[in-house]
Amino acid sequence: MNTITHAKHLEQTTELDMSNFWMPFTANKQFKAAPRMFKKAKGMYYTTVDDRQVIDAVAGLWCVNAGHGREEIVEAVTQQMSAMDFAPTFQMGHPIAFEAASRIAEIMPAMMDRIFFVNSGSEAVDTALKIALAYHRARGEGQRTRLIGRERGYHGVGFGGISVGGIVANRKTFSANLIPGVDHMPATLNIEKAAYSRGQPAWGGHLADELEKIISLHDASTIAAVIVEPVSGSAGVLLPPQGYLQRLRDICTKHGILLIFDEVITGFGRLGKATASEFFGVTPDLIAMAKAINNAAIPMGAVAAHRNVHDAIVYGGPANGIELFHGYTYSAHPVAAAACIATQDIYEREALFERAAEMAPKFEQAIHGLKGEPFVKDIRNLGLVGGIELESREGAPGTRAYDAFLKCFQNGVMPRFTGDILAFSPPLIVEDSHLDQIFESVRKALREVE
Ligand code: PXG
Ligand code: PLP
Repeated sequence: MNTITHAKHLEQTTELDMSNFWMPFTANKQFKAAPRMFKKAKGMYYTTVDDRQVIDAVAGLWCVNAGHGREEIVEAVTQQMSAMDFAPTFQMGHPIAFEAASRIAEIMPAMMDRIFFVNSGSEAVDTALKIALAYHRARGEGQRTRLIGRERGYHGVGFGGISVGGIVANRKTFSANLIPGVDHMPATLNIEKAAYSRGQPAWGGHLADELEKIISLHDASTIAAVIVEPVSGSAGVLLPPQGYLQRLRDICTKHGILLIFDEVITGFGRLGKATASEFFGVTPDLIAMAKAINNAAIPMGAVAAHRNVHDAIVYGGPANGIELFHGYTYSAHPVAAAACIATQDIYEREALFERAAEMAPKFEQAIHGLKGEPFVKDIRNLGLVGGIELESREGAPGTRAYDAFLKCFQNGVMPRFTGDILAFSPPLIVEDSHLDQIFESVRKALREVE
């Protein structure tokens, strides 16, 4: 048994058994030997079990966009829990589910207002891929089955998501069982050509033409959908070069292929608009979202479908039968829906997306201020998301960023790290003084790392 004593840290228990919780995406043995534990969160800060304040530089896990501990959400959730804890949405309904869908629809791009609820980003991705296949089949093009993703893409951990995704560590163990008929476009990051670009890199728009090559290899008539993150977060903040997304859109339109934007990270204000689609002025056919939809209070995600996609499936389906054989027990869970509505109220009332846009230049200034610090080899940013890429240690990739992450945590700031990249995506309520605190702590950490 792996136990750890926290006599003075934990209120109710003196000994915590850490052996049972198999932690996700965590170095379990390393973590349990030296745990980092939070017990409270408010606004921009977490409190550790030993009563230290740690500033949240990554909105939890890119999801707490309105900041922690919002009373309005607590109240909405509590009330809904007492009024009706659960009700099914398979052949039954509850008004709050429809209201939540309308609130999301309001801020989606025009015509992308048909909302399918799920419980996570991984489920949103699987759902979007399945809707794309169902769309072609409903239109008599059931032979369109191929899916195209991108190297370094992250689309969650379902079999669909890892198949179209391009993160090797997430795929290799499962490689023989990935879904068939998937190709990948190249990633858009090229540090030689575009290091320290502020905002969208000028270099790389032509990479979208790789899609044409894949299409001509297979013939467009076999391809169902292309899925990309408009800005990828997990792989280490990779930005779309200028013109790139519009070119993907044009190529997809030309060939009758659906374009899916995975906006699990970019949704709900991260770039200063409700969606990356709105920010870039490029409208896909399906949007997958999750994080920040209800400020991460209760698990929830969604897919927004263009009316044409929805109508082809729903009106192309049987008059009185189920049109899409898909859904989750907790789709539009009433408590998650209540949190969603309360969260959208906060975003609107506090104009948090506009606020993110306003803070973005300050964030850019602050993060690029770390150029020249030890081991820094690239810094990139857009909206309120940024990455600092470090030189890797020879033969030990990822260890330097891990050490930097630990130093940051000791210095009172929590970023995210992936490979040798430190990633930042603070809650949209972030203020100038928070930015100073975050990046000065990171500067100090980088100077301490070897
Ligand atoms: N798509 C994208 C673009 C994501 O960023 C998912 C899908 C999957 O969402 P769920 O809710 O199933 O986790 C994500 C999630 C990291 C990190 O290390 C990023 C995510 C999740 C966990 C860690 O930055 N993104
Ligand atoms: N496994 C079993 C045995 C089930 O009965 C169900 C749902 O009824 C599921 C998995 C799927 O669960 P969920 O709807 O929460 O995704």
